[in-house]
Amino acid sequence: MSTATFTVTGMTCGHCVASVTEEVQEVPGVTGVDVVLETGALTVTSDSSIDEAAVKEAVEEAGYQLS
Ligand SMILES: [Cu+2]
Repeated sequence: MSTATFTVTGMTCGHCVASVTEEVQEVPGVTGVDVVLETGALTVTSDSSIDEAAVKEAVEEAGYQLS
């Protein structure tokens, strides 16, 4: 299991958090997603090594950016 932390910019409310969570959960291998609105902290837990490019893509798909 591995864990990686990213910082998401552009989130303003709980709906943003839900959107990011939903998209990142769809990344293959991801088993857990935690998003903190106040800090933009995105913590991703995965069975295997975390595909950072796929996480970035998922965040962008949700309409936000990684800082
Ligand atoms: Cu929002």
